[in-house]
Amino acid sequence: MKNALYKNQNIAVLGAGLSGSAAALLLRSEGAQVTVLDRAEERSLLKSTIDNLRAHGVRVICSAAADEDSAAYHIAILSPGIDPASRLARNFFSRGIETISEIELGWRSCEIPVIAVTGTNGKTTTTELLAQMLNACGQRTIACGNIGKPLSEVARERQPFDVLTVEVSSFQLEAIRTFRPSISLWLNFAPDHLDRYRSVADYRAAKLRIFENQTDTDVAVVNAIEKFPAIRLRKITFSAYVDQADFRVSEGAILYHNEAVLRLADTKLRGLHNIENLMATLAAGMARGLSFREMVPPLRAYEPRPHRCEFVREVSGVGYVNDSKATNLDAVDKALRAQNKPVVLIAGGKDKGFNFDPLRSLVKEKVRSTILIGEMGESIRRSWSGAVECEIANSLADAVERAHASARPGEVVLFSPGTSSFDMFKSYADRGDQFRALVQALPQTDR
Ligand code: UMA
Repeated sequence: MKNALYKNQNIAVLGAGLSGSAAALLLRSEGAQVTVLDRAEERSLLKSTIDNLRAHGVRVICSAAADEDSAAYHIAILSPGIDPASRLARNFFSRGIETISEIELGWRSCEIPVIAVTGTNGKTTTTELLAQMLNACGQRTIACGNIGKPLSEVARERQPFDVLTVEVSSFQLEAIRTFRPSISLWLNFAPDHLDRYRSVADYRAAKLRIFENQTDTDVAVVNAIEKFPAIRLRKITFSAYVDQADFRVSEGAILYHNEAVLRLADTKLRGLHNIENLMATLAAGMARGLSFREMVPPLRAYEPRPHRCEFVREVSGVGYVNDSKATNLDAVDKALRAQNKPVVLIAGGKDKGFNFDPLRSLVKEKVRSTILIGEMGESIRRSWSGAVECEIANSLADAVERAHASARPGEVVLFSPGTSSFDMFKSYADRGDQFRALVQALPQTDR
C-alpha cells in the first residue's frame, strides 16, 4: 500500500452501501477524518454497517441533513449508485470539492497491477472466469469491483496478490482521474442505464474512460466489431461474429489466428456471447504471459453463475430458465437467440428510460406468448402489441402461475426481464432467487 495518502485530511464519502463503507474504512486505516453521508433514513440502512463505521471512528450523517451538510472537506468519494445530478452530489460539486469515484480511491491505495473488465453484458462472467483461470495458473488474484467486493476493501486488506481482476461499470468510471489498468477488456456495448445518462453517447463516453490513462506499455482486449476513437495501445481483438480478429470462431471452436484453442462443447458455457467472454479471457491471460495449454483446463472446469440463463428444472415437459441478470435489451436478445424451442417469456421491471421496441421482431420470431411484470409491463405490451400475445401479471408469483398454466410440453419458460429489478425486488439476485423458488414449488402435472 502507498503511504498514508490522506492522513489527517477531512474526507466525505457519499453513500453508505458496499462502496461507501469500504472507502470509509480504507480512509480511516490511512488516518483520515471521515464522514459518510447518505440520503436514506438511518433506520433503512444496514445497522451492522453503520455500527461498524461508527466503531471505526467514522461520522455518519443520514437523510435530509446529508443533502444539506456544509462542512469543509479536502475531497469527496462518490459511490457508483449516486447520480452526479443528485442533491447529495451537487452539494459537493457546487462547493468546488474535488470528487472521485470509489475505484479511483482504491486504485490510488494499491500497488498491484489491475486488469479491468467492462462491457454492457458479460462483465461478471468474464471477471470470474479470468480470476479463476489466473489463480489456477498460479497468478494470485481476486475478482473485485462491480462484481461485489469493492476495490477499496481489497486495498485495505493488503493481501499479496500478483494482479487484481476488477469488474468496472460506467458509473465507477465516471469519476476516475488516474485509474490505469495494465490490461483493459471491452467486451461489448449496447444501450443501457438511460435513467442515469442523457443519451447512449454519454453512457458510452463514461465507459470509454477505461482506456483514458493507459499507455503504450498497456494492453486493450477489445471486441473487433467495436469502433473506437484512436486507441494507441497494443490491442488484442476478438469476435464470434467476424473473421477479422485475433480470436475468432470456426465450427464451434475458438481459434487464435489459425490455431484451434478451445471447443465450446468442452466447456459448461453456451451461446455466442459466452464464446466472446472466453475469447476475452484467453486474450487477457495471453497478455499476462500464459500459454493456451495452461489456460484451457480451468476454462473447461468453470461452472456458470446463477441467474444467467440458468436452467432451473423441467416441469411437465416444460423447461424453466432463470435469466434474472438480464437487465437490458441486449441481454434478452442473447438469451432468446440461445433458445432452440418455442418460448413463453416473462419480462419487465423498473422503468430505466428506454422502450422494448428494438426486440419486437426477434420476439415475434422466437416467442409464443409473453407475461409482463413491474413498472414497464404496460409499456412493453405497447411495444410488442400485434407481434406476440401479451398478458400482464400483478406479481412474479402470478407470472409463474400463468406461465405454468399456458406453457406446452417442449416449450421453454424464459425469465429474462430486460430491465432492472428495483421496482419490486432488492436486486437481480433476489428476483432470480424468488423465481427459482416459485419454479421449484410447481407441481408436476400430466398433460
Ligand atoms: N444513495 C444516496 N444518494 C443517492 C443515491 C444513493 O445517498 O442519490 C445511497 C443509498 O441510500 C445507499 C447507497 O447510496 O445507502 C448505495 O450506494 P450504491 O448504489 O453505490 O451501492 P453499493 O452498495 O455501494 O454498490 C455499488 C454498486 N452499485 C451500483 O453501481 C448501483 C454494486 O454494483 C457493486 O457491486 C458495489 O458497489 C461494489 O463495488 C451493483 C450494480 O447494480 C451490482 N451495478 C450496476 C450494474 O452492474 O449494472 C452498475
